[in-house]
Amino acid sequence: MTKSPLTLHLAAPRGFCAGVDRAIKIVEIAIEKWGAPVYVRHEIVHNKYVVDGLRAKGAVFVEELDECPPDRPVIFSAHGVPKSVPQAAEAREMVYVDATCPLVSKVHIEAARHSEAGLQMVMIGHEGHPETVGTMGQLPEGEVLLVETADDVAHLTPRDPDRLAFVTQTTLSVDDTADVVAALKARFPAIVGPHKEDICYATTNRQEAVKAMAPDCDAILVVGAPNSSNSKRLVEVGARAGCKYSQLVQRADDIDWRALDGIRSVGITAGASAPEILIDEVIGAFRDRYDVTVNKVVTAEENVEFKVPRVLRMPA
Ligand code: 2E6
Ligand code: F3S
Repeated sequence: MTKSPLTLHLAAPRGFCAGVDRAIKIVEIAIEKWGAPVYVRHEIVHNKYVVDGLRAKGAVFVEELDECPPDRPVIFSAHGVPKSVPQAAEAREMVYVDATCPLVSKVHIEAARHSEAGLQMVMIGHEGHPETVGTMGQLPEGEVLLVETADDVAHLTPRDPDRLAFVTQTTLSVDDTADVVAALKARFPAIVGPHKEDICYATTNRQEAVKAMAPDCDAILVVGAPNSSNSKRLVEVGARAGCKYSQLVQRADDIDWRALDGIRSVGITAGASAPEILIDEVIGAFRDRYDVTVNKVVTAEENVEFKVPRVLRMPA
């Protein structure tokens, strides 16, 4: 049977960012250094394939610190943790390594600095997401006001409307966040914040690439996990940029081939926590069914790298 022609637009940048790469290396090196098991608080990054692979090497994933024995090392996930978590690890005299992305740690420092200067913090983020929980947890409970949407801004009741600052989650929609920041500035003209927001380079670049390819795509597939904030935002960006079918898939098995019937072009990208092997698998599944022509849509070059913490760079 002859295969129908199909253009695959491959977004670049896509997939692993520097913070994810570093976090995975931290777990791998920790297992080499200390042997198995090494405990990891929360999925190191939001990807089942990555987590399963590390589990096979000797990582044990837990949600809370008190699920770890005190005599084994524990690693905190890339999303960051409330201040109470390292404090509890120290109180239990545990060996711990913080795999929080340096760009998330930067936001933690910003929040603490504004608060020390006497400003009340507003966090723009998704309620319950581990990064939001971690960033809000840099300050005492109840100190940080959370807003998720521009509409939430009207309901804020700050201590002093003239003494406010804001920080954001790193993986938000660039466009939605601009609206929330505009609403905050309109209601609280004195509010202090970063130049734009705290969305990281990787989130911004992946959203830009999807916007660039969306008008040429009958469908967009984002390789990523349902609990991955940055991946879900890529699906939304694809839909908003005009693509009628924008879907998240964890791997090739998730592709709904019937929904793709009759299409001539598909855009493929991946969230910052999705390994390239899963993208290759998806591309392979299309090659099995179609006569594929690949078109790379490159909107930025990335050369960011983060070193692992010093304790893992020292000989055992
Ligand atoms: C840490 C911070 C930001 O759900 P989210 O997009 O935050 O997380 P992952 O694990 O899907 O992506 C990487 C990451 C880690 N992003
Ligand atoms: Fe860090 Fe951004 Fe990746 S905050 S973990 S570089 S998505």
